[in-house]
Amino acid sequence: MSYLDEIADKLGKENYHKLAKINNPKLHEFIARYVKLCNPDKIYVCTDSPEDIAYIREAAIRNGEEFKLAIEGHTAHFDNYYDQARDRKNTGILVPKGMDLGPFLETKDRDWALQDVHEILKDIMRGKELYICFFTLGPARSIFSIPCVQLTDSAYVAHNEFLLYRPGYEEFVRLGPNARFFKFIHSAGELDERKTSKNLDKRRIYIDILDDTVYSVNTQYGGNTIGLKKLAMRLAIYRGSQEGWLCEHMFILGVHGPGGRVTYFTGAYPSLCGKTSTAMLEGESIVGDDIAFLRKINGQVRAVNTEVGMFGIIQGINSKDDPILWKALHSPGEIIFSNVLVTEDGRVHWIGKDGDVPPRGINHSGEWYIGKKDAEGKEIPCSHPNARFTLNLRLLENLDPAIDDPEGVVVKGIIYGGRDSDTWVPVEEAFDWVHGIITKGAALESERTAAVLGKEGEREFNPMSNLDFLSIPVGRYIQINLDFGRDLENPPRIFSVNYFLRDKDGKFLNAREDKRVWIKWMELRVHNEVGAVRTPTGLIPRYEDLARLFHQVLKKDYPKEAYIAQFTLRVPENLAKIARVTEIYRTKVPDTPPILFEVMEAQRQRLLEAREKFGDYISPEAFGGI
Ligand code: SPV
Ligand code: MN
Repeated sequence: MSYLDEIADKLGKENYHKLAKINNPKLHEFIARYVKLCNPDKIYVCTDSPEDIAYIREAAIRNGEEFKLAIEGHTAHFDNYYDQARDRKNTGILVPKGMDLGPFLETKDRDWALQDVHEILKDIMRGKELYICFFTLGPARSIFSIPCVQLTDSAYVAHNEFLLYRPGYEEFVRLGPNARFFKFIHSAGELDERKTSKNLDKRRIYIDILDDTVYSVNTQYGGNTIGLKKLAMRLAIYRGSQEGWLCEHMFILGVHGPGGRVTYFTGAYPSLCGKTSTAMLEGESIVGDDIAFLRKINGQVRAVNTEVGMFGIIQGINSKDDPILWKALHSPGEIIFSNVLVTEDGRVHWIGKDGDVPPRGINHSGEWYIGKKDAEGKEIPCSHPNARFTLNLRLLENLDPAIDDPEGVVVKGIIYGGRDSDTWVPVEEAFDWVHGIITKGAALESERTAAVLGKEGEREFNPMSNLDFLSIPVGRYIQINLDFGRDLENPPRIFSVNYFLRDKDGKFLNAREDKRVWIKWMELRVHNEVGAVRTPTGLIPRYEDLARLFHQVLKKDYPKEAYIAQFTLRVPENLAKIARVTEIYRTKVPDTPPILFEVMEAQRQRLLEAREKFGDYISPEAFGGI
């Protein structure tokens, strides 16, 4: 009996036919196995047809996972009050005996975990409908693309994926047995009366890199469930590490320079650190805001967005700072709002939105009113700080035309950024590829935000903003990054940014829009059209160039005092950072490439020499910045 025949009754004729059209026994075997194990009442197989996609959209409403809002196409969804962010503790890479990924990666014994999750999955879809969906990561018919199959009993998860990813059914049909596909199995598990996952104690997110499979159970929050997003990253990082390409937590931005030229940058920042707002900068064009595949093709670095949508943080979005998103979020079109406040008239509100907070409504805590406290006595804000919106990038006016280019875009600059109140200057270029990868990427730290469960504000080590998604040891990952640009004649320039620098009184030193200037400066640097000042930590802008750019871009004066305050080299903080980061690599990353210590030590020596000459806090004037 063929695999499909084993589940023919459950599939029914139409679904059977849809699956049979894909000539891939491995796919059929996988589907049959999980249909039998999870035991759904019904199955729906989605092709790329508009009818099938509409079916998912409607199922999310019918199942009560989403409900309609006042504006056409808008819906809202709630996750369980305790299921609002990525669950690091219960997310693990499955490792066979003898495989060691080091102390920074959460791992689980593969045999034990597979048994654990398969026990939880048994009959978990009884009474529910299973959706079988096909997508591709990256554009179809491209060296970058990876076909994916998602099994889920959550129409909300499937609906997100149809907004966020490119349809993949026809790709599976075309590739037949040659598809090297990723597999995702998700079940929201038993739901409570609000249709949110109930059995959070049995929440599991297991990534089996040896079998290109991810299991996600008893959770609904997108970062834990949308297979092609953060879960696929682990599979892709592993595959890329064997094949010589990178999967990065990066936006891709087209920066518009003089004479109409467009230069592409990628940027890696931890969640809630300005990544999406940089990808959405006024006057520039967006290719992606979260995940990029990078490959070397003919001596150049090229990148694609693995997605075509945005699962963006809504907190703080307002009409002044985010005009394009603001407009999209207030226009008819398919958008899912999650964990925002919904008022009786079907409108939504969130922390930091224009206007007053409505006195009541429903949110992730149920019926909500100003001053409501949770079981722990903590006041509940109107929306969760990690509340999100999901939309397709095609709703945005600033979408870059290269979004679906199967060759990707040429990357000329790579930016690393974090939430750093006291150390890094607002923008700085690395001396070269190796210096950039080590002192900017590998040394990245960021203060924790609401995007992950845990206490906010603590400084966390987060190399390349990718630590949460790694599936290979940190040292090996750093080595792969070093190797990636080394043999290129003209590797992308590497920059760091810090939008969160504060003065001694805790006041931010920059306005939100200043990043528009930094990006223009970086664009000019890439084209060798502007000079820079050498400091012990890198190359910083000259005052005159920034003053000119502040005028051009923001129509603002840029006083010398502001430049001095922002670009003063903070020697003690930089030394402390080097000590912290070096200690981490020395004690916790056994396979650290030795060059990391050399480059960090050289930077330390430069800082010590500068301190000898100029003291602890060195104005950029001392280096010739003014
Ligand atoms: C992030 O937290 O980095 C996100 C959202 O982009 S999540 O899907 O939760 O990862
Ligand atoms: Mn992200």
